[in-house]
Amino acid sequence: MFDNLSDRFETIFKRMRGRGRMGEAEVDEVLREIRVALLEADVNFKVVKNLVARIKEQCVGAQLSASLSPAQQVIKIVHQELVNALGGENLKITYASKPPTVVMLAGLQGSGKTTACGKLAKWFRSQGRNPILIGCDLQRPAAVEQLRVLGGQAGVPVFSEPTDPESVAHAGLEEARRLGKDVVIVDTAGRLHVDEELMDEARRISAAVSPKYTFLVVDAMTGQDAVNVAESFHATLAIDGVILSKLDGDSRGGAALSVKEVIGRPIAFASVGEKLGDFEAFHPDRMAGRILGMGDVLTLIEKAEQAYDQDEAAAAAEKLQKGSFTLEDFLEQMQQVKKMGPIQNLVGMLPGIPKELKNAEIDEKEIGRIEAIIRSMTPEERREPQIMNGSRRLRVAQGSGTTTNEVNQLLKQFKDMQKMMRMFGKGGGGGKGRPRVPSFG
Ligand SMILES: Nc1nc2c(ncn2[C@@H]2O[C@H](COP(=O)(O)OP(=O)(O)OP(=O)(O)O)[C@@H](O)[C@H]2O)c(=O)[nH]1
Ligand SMILES: [Mg+2]
Repeated sequence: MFDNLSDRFETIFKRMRGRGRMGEAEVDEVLREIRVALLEADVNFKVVKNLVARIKEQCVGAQLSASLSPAQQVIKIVHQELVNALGGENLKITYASKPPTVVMLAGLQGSGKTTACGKLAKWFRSQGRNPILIGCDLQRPAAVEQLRVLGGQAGVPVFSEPTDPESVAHAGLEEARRLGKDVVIVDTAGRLHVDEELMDEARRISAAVSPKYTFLVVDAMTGQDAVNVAESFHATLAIDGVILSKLDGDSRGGAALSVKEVIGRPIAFASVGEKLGDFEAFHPDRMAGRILGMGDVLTLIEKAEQAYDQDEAAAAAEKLQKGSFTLEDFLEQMQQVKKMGPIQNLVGMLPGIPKELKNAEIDEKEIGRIEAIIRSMTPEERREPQIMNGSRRLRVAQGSGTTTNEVNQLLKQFKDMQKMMRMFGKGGGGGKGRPRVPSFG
């Protein structure tokens, strides 16, 4: 999902960063590239037009902040506009003051409604609610059975009966009240195309249950079409939000970026797999970050600008690449990083850092110990750690209040890191892989 778009943005931004100052012509060129990238990602052309116009407006009106380079400034604006296009704030579910809170799902055939019903049931349970599922899809013989299976997995009762959708809706609501359920999730039938009969059925079910939330389930793989579908449903049902399904698929992502813009309703949830747990509240800012392929890199840029000496950073990066990075430089870097705040927060913001590492506890005390060890070494030892023989190691351990074991460990890790960095240096960048932060465990 969004892989191509991310790659495109990465290329655009990389080129932009190499340029330094940007005049209007440069900004225009970047905007043109962004426009093409979005169109190729199957984002609706009207949406692209508006989005690019807003980005341009912002770029022109932007007060260049001293702490960010022009390139970073543009990235920041693109990011903010993507967030807006994806819905701005995320939708917060509130509950009816007089329960039950009714949620109805609609959408084309195969868009993922029934699956989303099961996922929603599980999600509401995780929120401490007590839902019931109502199967109003009487079109497909197996539909109710499918819902029952999902309900079973989510540990939620399922109500349906072989009458007609409207009666099931009425009776289901009764049943919910009788059982004291506080959330009712209504599954409806889909068709291959929007047609009057489908809309009429959905309208009647809606009238029967008066949903607090009507969610349109949109298959993220459908691209442009999703926009027309969303428009028709919205005209009939007054959609409150969208559940984007199959985000785990290999789609270009245009639907996600278009649908909010067209119907003016946010994406509420994202479905990212076939299992019940593959479901999450949708966060426009995180998604925009993912599209731009940069984790929470904007916050990082800002933090870094505040604390980090750019020239020093560039010099260190070059040394890393050349493999001439010494323990002295290492100490220097650690000082810089420490200025930026808790290490854990920073690691979490870096793009391309493996999840395991993000969740790993990074012990600030450990960092202190490493610092003490390096400080106890002579400048010569810091530059050429290979001269660290047994007696030197013992001296450093004693001087830093650590053990020779800890000294050995640090030296070994540093050696490994240098080796790895040299490898990256030879690889000549360009690849997706980024140097990993060495672990100090
Ligand atoms: N990979 C993936 N598959 C999904 C996702 N959501 C649904 N599916 C699959 O898509 C297919 C259709 O899902 P359903 O939930 O039956 O769709 P529906 O809208 O209820 O379909 P109808 O009732 O026939 O209109 C099923 O095979 C699901 O397992 C998702 O987020 N990711
Ligand atoms: Mg279904």
